[in-house]
Amino acid sequence: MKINPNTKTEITFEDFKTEVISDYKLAVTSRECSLLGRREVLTGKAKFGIFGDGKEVPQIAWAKAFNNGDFRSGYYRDQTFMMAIGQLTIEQFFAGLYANTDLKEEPMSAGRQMGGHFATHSLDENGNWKNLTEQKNSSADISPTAGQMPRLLGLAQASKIYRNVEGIDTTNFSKEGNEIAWGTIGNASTSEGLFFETINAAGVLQVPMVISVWDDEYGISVHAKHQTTKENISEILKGFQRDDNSNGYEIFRVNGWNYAELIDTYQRAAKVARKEHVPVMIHVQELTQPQGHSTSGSHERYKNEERLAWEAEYDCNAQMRQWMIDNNIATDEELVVIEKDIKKAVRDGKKAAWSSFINPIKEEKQEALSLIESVANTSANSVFISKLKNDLDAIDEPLRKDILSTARKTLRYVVSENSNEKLALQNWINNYIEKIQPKYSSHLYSESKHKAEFQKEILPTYNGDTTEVDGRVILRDNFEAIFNKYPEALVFGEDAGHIGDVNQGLEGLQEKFGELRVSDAGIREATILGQGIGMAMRGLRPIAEIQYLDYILYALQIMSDDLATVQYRTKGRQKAPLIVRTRGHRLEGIWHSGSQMGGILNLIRGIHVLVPRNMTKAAGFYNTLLESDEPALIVECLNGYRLKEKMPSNIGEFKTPIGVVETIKEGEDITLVSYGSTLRLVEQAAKELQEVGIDAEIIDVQSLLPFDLDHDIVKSVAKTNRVMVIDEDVKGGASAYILDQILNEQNAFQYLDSQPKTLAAKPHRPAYGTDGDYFSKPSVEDIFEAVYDVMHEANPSDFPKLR
Ligand SMILES: Cc1ncc(C[n+]2csc(CCOP(=O)(O)OP(=O)(O)O)c2C)c(N)n1
Ligand SMILES: [Mg+2]
Repeated sequence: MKINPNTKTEITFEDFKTEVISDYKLAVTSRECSLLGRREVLTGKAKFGIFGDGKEVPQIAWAKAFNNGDFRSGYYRDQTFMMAIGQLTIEQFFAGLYANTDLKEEPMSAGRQMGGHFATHSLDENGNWKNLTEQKNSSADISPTAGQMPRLLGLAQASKIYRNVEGIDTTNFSKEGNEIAWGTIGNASTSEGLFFETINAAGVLQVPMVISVWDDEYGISVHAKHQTTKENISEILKGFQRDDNSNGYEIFRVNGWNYAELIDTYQRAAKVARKEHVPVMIHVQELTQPQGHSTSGSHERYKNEERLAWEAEYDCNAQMRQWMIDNNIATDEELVVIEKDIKKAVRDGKKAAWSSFINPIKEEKQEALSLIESVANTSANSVFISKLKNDLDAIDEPLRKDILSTARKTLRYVVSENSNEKLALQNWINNYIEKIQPKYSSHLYSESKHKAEFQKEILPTYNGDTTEVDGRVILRDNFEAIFNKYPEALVFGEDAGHIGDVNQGLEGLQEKFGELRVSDAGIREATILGQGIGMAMRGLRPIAEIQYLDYILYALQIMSDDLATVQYRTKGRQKAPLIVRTRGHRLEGIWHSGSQMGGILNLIRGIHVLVPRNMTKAAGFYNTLLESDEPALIVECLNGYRLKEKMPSNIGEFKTPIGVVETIKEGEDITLVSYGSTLRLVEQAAKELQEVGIDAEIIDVQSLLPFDLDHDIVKSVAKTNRVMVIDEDVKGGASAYILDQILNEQNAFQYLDSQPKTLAAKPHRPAYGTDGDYFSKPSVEDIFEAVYDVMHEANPSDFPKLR
């Protein structure tokens, strides 16, 4: 049904009127939610509020062009849109504001994200795909401004892949690639590099992406004159406009208070993107913020009276209302009645949401109170405990923190008493924590049966032929097997296509599998990552290649903020099982020998971090991950592509398990723990140590996240009673992480006869050249001497001081 009041349409005026009134009702409902939402924060019921007021009407127009199968990647202003596509009710809006942890009440994130961060469910409760073509989809929002852009590119690119690559089972994901990925971004956030990077990439890739810029002239208090050249984003992006001679964008400009024009614009935009796979930008101007940016402050501080008066007049809801009256769609009196009814509906919805948030907690409070009271009745410290109890009792609308902290403090007063009442309280606290903690902590990793940890090891097999090949050949042949086995798998990155990557691990594969599946990408690491996230969210199995580990910093923000949190922030209702392929560790100089593993490990909890020591191990990790539903980073050894390895006969089949260490040399005197390129040096040092009578055991960690799930390292330490962790990150980086795991998680302290040690690189960057490397990163001599020193300290007579 086309709705355009300015042209002849097939619908009657009555139909048209009904639809407009229903749209207006939605705009008012959304506005009332914003107004009441702010009050809930100011009265202390909710912590923070950021709302979609002033952006209602364009979102209603957008929703009319949004089809089943389409995806949204937007930001915190889009509540009206979510309501318009039937994915957000009044109750759910307030459940989000209160941080209700029940996914049924708060389907966006089960209270993990602040309100205004929207999502739909792509997965059922078991982690299986739903049919995304039969529902309207929103990828889960994140707070960093413009962070929604890289993912948007991938969501759009998926349609292109589904339309053009044969052999993929598209049932759950696409109908001939007709789905649009719709983005939204605030005007000020277009200042971010991620915005420009995405805009350029989508123009190059020609994908069905429609990006709306909600332009209210401000980014919190900062005016457009500080944000955007010429204060106008569509003006400066004019060069992207396609013409007869070249590809590019369709760019539209429309005022955000003009209901009729908005509807027309969104219909036109959808047509171009859906049919032609041409990206579109819609610059929605003249929007307002009736309540200012968020509950953190008031806009009267930075908008002058003239601006505030203009905003009141051009408020999109007010303009739509006037337009309805002018066009005889409704009278003022009729609208007053509608508005009054909606006010009540929103108030009722809010009350219902509050009850379902607070009632379970009130019950928990009663449970705790009665147990605490029993303890008080039987304790010598009754007075103090009763005080705690009364304080909790006095809190009408308690938080779980109030309940648990009171219960835990109570225990301190009966620490040296014995009673059944105390035991009951202890049990209650333990059970309560066990029951409640997952509400805030679950789903950092997959909790489905496809979890990567469940993949069993399959060893490489070798037939009689023991010819050795360059490591990169094993990788290449394994990728070929992967692309044959999984039509939905694809790889892209800088130099990954035509030449088959800088180390030839993809040699010849573009010719075999085509430019869409084995592709070159521009130099734009963050959006390479985003392509992967978006495509993985739509059922494809992307492998995003970051050329060198050193350059992953460009993509790290998006890995950390977006990819690592997908399952967590949706409580397992979305996933992005993206494999990030890179190569790293020592080679040459400051920017080709990085091993910033500590930084990476700390920033991307939620993504597996795998550090195979050779290409057979690496290939096995790819095979494992493609059978799982989790994202991972695989760091191949930059200096390992030309080292010889035996060619397995079960290429594409063998699997390296994740979270499992491997003992690569047994020994009695000390356990040396390392990973990646450094292992070869450790092995050499161990040989030399053997010559002076020191028998070292060497363990390859292989998988930094997850780490040694079977706790095998501590078993080795129990035997050798000494441990050293060696890596080429800086001190305090990955080696500190590993030692923490061994000491605190695996409890190795009890077995140690010598001080546990780490040997890491110097704190400065690795200098260029062989000597630069020698004086920057642990060398064979460094390792030898560090181990020797430990043995000298333990037994100076057998191992006299070396230097
Ligand atoms: C990377 C990042 N920097 C800063 C912020 C804090 N912040 C939140 S919203 C905002 C302003 C955004 O303005 P705009 O994009 O115009 O959107 P609007 O709120 O006006 O709709 C800022 C600076 C953030 N969330 N992320
Ligand atoms: Mg703005």
